[in-house]
Amino acid sequence: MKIIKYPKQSEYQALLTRPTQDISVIEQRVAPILSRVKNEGDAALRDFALTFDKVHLDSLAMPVEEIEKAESLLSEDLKKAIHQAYSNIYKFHEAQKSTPEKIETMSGVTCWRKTVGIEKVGVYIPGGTAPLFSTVLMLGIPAQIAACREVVLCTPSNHPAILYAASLCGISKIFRIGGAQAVAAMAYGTESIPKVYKIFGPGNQYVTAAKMLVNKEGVAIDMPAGPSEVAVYADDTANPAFVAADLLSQAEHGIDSQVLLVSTSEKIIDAVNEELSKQLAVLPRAAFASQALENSQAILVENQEIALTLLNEYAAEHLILSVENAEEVSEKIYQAGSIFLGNYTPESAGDYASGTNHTLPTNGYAKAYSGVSLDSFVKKITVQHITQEGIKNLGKTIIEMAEAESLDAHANAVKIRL
Ligand code: HSO
Ligand code: ZN
Repeated sequence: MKIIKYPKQSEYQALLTRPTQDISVIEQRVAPILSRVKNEGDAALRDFALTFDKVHLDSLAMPVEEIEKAESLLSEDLKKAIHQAYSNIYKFHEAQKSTPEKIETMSGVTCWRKTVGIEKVGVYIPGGTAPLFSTVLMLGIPAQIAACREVVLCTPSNHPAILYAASLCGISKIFRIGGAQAVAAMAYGTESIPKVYKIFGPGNQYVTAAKMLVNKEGVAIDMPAGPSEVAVYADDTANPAFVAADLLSQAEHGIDSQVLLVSTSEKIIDAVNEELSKQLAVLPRAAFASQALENSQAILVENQEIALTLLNEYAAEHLILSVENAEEVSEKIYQAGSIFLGNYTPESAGDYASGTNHTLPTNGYAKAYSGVSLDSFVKKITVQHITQEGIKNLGKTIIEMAEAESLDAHANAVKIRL
């Protein structure tokens, strides 16, 4: 990892800038895929499966036998782990349910919000080098708690853990299609694939571009996803081996993963760098991780105030605070997707099983977006009820305002009732 020592304030911006991704070229390639799926439906999906994935699909639905035998293909230990993760994620997300409170804003005027699950949602799980069954749990569980009526899962993978996790979350509509065409199928609907109102899930640049494009056409998406990131803030109390392991856990996702180390201690930075080489040497995905590390940096700063300024400006997807009084320090963080406190809270815990969601804002989106939660799967509809006495109390205010806006029909809707 490159080490930057005591940067000047004028250099912060450049230091923290993520590599820009020009997705316009990718959008141009994705757009015709979307329109073919829109116009030709299943036939286009079969054609793309043959061209891109080299598979011949008779039925686009995942065969029932495949789903049923998934459980028998998993070890007892993995099933136990999946159940533990399921239970923790369920608990944390169920606690996010809010009880609607009726508020009487003035006598006879009552307002409240009712929460309704989004009726139809789609989940995309990529194929690729890692079978992300943890993401099935992260998206399937809140959908289940929100009682979304229809949950569609598209994945080019038939990994048994993906199918098993889907079954646990009550997802039965699974289709073995991938890429931009899967996003298009869920956005427009085809003969086999139901159209949904909101699409969730990670994917490569083509999938992301497809999500952004269908979003412009009115289909909601979880968030614009970029390469994953972790920032670690470490002081002298940090354990360099732990810090290196955390940086690598994120770096192994892909060559474009971003990792950042900020520290007030040169000793720690050097020790972390040494640990990185040691641990990297034995990692099966070293090729990904080492390239990600090449684009990453360690920043040595004078004091905590500067460290926090940098970290808030960076707005990392994941922020690990390996520092003394981590919880107190976390109160000064106002821009991050998810925060991990102390030496014994690895990012992997949140990625898999502690209970929080791992679908988080990347690329600085944490400045304005939250990660996925139960809220992402529900809508809140406002409801109001005004009694005859209530309209007498409120009427004058409405009439006054409506007339001042020159909207007499609005005023009349009240006057006629008084
Ligand atoms: N760290 C990823 C999520 C994940 N990690 C899934 C392992 N499996 C999100 O940034
Ligand atoms: Zn991860």
